[in-house]
Amino acid sequence: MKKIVFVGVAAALFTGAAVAAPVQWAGNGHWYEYVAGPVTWDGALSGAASMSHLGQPGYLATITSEAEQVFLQSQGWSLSWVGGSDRETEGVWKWIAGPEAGQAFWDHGTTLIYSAWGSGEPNDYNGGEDYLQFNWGGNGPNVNAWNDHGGPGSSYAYSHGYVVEYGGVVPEPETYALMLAGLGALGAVARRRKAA
Ligand SMILES: [Ca+2]
Ligand SMILES: [Ca+2]
Repeated sequence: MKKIVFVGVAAALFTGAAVAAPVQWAGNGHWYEYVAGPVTWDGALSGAASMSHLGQPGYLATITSEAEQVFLQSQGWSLSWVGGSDRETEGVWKWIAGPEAGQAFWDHGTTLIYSAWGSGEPNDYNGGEDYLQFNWGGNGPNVNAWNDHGGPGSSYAYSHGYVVEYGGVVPEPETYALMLAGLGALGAVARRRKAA
């Protein structure tokens, strides 16, 4: 096992490839990682879902608080897709992936959970921007702001990487087993108390 890890790291050093290294945010214990593009938003959605880290399934990141936004800004990652879209109902932005899947976070100008749109965004430019982009520096003072951007059929839609988030969906198998063992132990204590 150690040998395999060593060979992997050595290979990465020789090729100059980045060693995949998700970073953990203390705010929620979740892990995050940037994956280089180019990829469409749908490609990013399925790409993130095919990944896992420490037994936790990946999902296209959901940014649901100022603190989470600030943490992600501090990573210095490039322009990236994250897991929001209004392709279901124009002007109603929802998280499509992760534990918040299906939750609307912005509805025709009203922030429902959290949003960090750049100045004048979302503008549905040319009537064809339904996907959430993070680290967009086109407008306003915040270069890490959000923008709605294009999907298939839009010539500028693919020049992105994406951010994968891990955490909050299902407990790790090991954690789950420990939890069940803990519940079993509690049950045994309860039974002993009753018998006493
Ligand atoms: Ca999140
Ligand atoms: Ca836009």
